[in-house]
Amino acid sequence: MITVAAEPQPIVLNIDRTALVIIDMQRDFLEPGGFGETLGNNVSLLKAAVAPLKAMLAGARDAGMLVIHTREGHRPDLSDAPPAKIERGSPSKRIGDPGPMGRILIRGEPGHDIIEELYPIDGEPVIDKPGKGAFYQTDLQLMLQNCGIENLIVCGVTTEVCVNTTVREANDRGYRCVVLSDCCASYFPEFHEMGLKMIKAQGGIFGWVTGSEQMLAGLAAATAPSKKYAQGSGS
Ligand code: C5J
Repeated sequence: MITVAAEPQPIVLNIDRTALVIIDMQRDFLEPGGFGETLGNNVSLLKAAVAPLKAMLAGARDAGMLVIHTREGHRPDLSDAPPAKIERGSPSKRIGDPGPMGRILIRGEPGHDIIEELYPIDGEPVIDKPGKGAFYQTDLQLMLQNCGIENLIVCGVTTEVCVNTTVREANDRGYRCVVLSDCCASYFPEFHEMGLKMIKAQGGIFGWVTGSEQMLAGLAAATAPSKKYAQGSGS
């Protein structure tokens, strides 16, 4: 059990029942020429989350925590992409169109893949999702149930879209969600701020918000050798 400083109040987590869920840290959202940029966004704004998330990922792996990655995207034949999603707005390129990183937001294309800094290692599940929420039309809930997970540490992009949607879905399914503010980012800094406020408002209506440093401090306390052992009592 660890106690982590968070808003609106500290949270106690059983780390054996906690998973780190990393939402959509894909080239299509973070790099020029992908889905994010075709919608007119400044993709460099998402970079802020990469270094803190890299540290959090290392901490979760060290603690033996289940790590799950998600990717938003569609089948090459677009059969799982609602026309209403493809048609929306006036992007420079639509989902499925060819771009510098392959077809936009299509599974198997270079742009759909996770950025190198946060690449999954063997044994870390990757959930391919057609929507914004990670529970919608995926086997995420089944996986969490089978692993005995009750708490989710949620990170990724973007704060107000896929992170918020996933947290709301998870909250309704009974999971305690802790969102790491510095491990999330948005193309709109004000949406990032408000997205986090919406989660922790009203006594934590959707969950808790904290930073990676607080979470890593909690994990370090749980995995540190006991005082007796550390002092080398020899017994
Ligand atoms: C968006 C996401 N913003 N991963 N997707 O379309 O937040």
